[in-house]
Amino acid sequence: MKIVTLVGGVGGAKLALGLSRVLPAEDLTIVVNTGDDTWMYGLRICPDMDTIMYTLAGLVDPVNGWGIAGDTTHALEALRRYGEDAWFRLGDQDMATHIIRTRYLRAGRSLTDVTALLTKKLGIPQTILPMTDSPVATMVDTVEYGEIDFQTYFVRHRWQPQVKGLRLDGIEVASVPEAVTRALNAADAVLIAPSNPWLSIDPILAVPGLRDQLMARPIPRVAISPIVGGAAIKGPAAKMMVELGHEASASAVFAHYGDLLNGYVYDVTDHSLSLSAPHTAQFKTVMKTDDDKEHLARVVIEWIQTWMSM
Ligand code: FO1
Repeated sequence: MKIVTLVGGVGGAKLALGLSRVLPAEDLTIVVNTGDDTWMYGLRICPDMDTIMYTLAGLVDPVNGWGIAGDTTHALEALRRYGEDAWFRLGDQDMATHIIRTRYLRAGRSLTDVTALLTKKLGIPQTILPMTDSPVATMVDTVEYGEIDFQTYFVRHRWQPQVKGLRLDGIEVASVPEAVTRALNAADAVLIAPSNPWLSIDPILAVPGLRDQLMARPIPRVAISPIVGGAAIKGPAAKMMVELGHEASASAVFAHYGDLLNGYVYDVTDHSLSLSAPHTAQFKTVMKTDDDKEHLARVVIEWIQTWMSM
């Protein structure tokens, strides 16, 4: 069964790892949010892309969920010696990824091409694609600092500012990469990872044309809730939902995706919900171990296969 999964940061990487253990590599395409992408120290950083790549390559730092395990920060310390306010923590090995990416992008290659090159060199057999090849930046409108870019909100201010709104800079001129269109046309199902719906998934859905392409064929379109028991598994999702005027709950996430979904998965520990989706299921969605990730991927795929064969 060919699956396209839409993912953001750490939650997306966990599901992607589970799916990679359950599906043949050629059946898995991972479409990644690039709204978090930024320039730091002259380098192009694609944090969600790198989190997915490092996770699938077995390199990821298991404690943070991003960056490379055991990486050092000597280059960062040297930058500080030159007076740089180096608040964004780039590891020495991680920096190699950004150097190569920046060099190829500057030479005119697309992010899709550069990502293919990096994944190949890292020995990742699955297909990882950016949501778009042109720069899109998630801008966060905050009570305390006005509008700031995503990494300033998330890392520098540790997602503590109160969020008033979100804007995707550059989205109007973004387009869906051909490779994403091809993957969606071949997909048997689309799976939205338990990533932050507002920060990680909305930028993907906002790429002009992408939502229409998702809706064009009658295939399962399933989201997994990142909210369990009214709290986010990781990061600012629940806090932000409340700040944006929503209830922090699995049903509010479902309502947010609206008619995009025909299937919805939420955690087994949540109260059972009566939702308008034709297909809903409750599974253990909290993925602490690699076995948890594989288990969730397996049960979701088996469940989708059951209703596809009905
Ligand atoms: N997250 C942090 O909390 N602090 C950091 O200094 C930081 C650096 C960083 C460098 C490279 C990278 O790929 C990711 C990094 N992240 C860091 C994570 C990143 O900000 C977030 O995981 C995502 O953007 C949210 O999905």
